[in-house]
Amino acid sequence: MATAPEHLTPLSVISHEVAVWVADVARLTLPAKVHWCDGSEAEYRSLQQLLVGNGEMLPLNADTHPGCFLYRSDPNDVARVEHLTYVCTRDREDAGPNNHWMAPAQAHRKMDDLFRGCMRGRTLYVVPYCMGPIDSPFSRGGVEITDSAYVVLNMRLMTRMGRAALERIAREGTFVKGLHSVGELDPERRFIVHFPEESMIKSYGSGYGGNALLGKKCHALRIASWQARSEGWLAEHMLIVGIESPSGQTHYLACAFPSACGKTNLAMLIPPASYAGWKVWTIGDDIAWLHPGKDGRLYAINPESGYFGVVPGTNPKTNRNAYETIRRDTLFTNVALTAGGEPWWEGLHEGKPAFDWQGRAYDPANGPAAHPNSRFTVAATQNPSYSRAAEAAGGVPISAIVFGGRRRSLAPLVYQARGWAHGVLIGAGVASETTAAATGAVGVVRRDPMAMKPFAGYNFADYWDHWIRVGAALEHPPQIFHVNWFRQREDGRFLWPGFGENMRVLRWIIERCEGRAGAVDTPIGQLPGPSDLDTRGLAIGESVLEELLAVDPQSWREELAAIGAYFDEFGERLPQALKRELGETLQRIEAFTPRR
Ligand code: SAT
Ligand code: MN
Repeated sequence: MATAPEHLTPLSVISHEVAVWVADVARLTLPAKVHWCDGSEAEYRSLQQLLVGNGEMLPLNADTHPGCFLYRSDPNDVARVEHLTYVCTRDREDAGPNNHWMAPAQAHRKMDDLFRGCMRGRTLYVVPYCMGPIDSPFSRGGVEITDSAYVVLNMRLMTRMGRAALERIAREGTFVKGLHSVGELDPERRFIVHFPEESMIKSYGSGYGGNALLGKKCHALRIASWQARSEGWLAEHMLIVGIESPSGQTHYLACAFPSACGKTNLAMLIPPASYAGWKVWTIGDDIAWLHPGKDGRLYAINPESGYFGVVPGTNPKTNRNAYETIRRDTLFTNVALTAGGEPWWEGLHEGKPAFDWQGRAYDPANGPAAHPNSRFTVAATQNPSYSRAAEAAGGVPISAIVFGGRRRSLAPLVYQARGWAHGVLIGAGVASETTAAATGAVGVVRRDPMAMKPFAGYNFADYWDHWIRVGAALEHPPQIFHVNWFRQREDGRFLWPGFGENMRVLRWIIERCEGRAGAVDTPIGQLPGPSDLDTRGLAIGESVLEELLAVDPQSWREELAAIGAYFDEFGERLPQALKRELGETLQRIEAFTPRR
């Protein structure tokens, strides 16, 4: 017998499969109550009040931040846990050396033992959601079962959640099953487990971000990348941004950077004063689903409807759009608090913290006031640069794909791939310094291909092969680029001003796509010559620009050797095309004498 949905009518919108699964989970977890989420405003408000009432959430200053709340997560539960994240395929090789693996039967047993009776005395929330616009053929449905009202609030902001999603699932008949419980928040009893062959996720023991909002990394990247491979599309860790030139033409770019490397800032960029008439439109800040279109171009949708962005560093200078977006109706997690009940974080440059992210009286001896991975959750429509094209069922056409990482040395400010397969090599070779978005050491350079290291739901060798095939089948593939905003001097200062000034680099990228901007050929790809990049009005010396655009053969020889060694981990499955591109790059390096 299916558990009776309590307040959803008509009942016929609930597919039999959803009802049966919810009943099965309720039998396993034994909740006191089952709540089917309808996604309404009234439900949203009442869950906010519930959390305020039981002390889990704090309303912020209603004059300065109307409709805003602060949620403090457990201090040992503040980031994704990659070492506790598993991809469980029947054949271990399908998960690849890039994923932790467990046999599916063993993983189900282990997880079900944790879930058994875990919701006693608690409410089980059924959260139907749709990743992507409800009417898009590219969208996919999911149902997250969770015992966290905080997760429900986040899912309502981040996805199309509720009745319309449930109806779509009933029409389509398929959905991703996500089972989540905060459990005891015990790091020893915490696992984030994926079963791509069953379109299923089981997550236990964390209430935080990517561990718990299952529509995001678990569904829209790990499970979706697996589905995308079998269906001929790509699920990627990319922002989507539209750049409108004064002529009124808009180019869309999809950019893959690792977590906490500025995707949200780039997606909401405000052009510098000298760029009158240029406009930047945000489609998405974290995830792109890319589909080949009938016209031979690649089209992107943003499966999400909100932002789960890093708060520290946000101010009117670094990201005015984000700053304005989060002035109202925003859920803050792990920020600090002023004496006047306003949210506070490092890099805000206004006000003073009175309480730190753990609620203690602020004491600099305890470290930063806001957690470095503190976050805002907010509806995308509040962003001043939000584009209605984010609702387009067919997505937006992509002119350029941009890869990037946080590298203090080596990688130049920007370079362009010689073609699609070379671009896949550039993406596969991305390395970046680790950030506070995941637990573990910060600032360590690691390989993060396509910024998907934590998120690819299958063997990277097969993933790169899929990338090569998708591009080869496109009549008009996007141009591929690599950027690095993070080059540093010895003393730690950044060489490039970044933020709004990145517009200058985007402009070169767009004009390359249009065949208008100049470039210099180098072994690693095409770079702007010093006069190809618009640096008017920038206080940046000639020698700094030279350093930003330099290709040092010895360092690149070492880098290519490191990429080769990394590829060797994938053995026979590594696509020939990648080996060939790597070999050819090395040959070009050997034949290269840099200009002085
Ligand atoms: O915690 S999340 O995975 O949602 C954010 C991120 O790391 O990109
Ligand atoms: Mn991300």
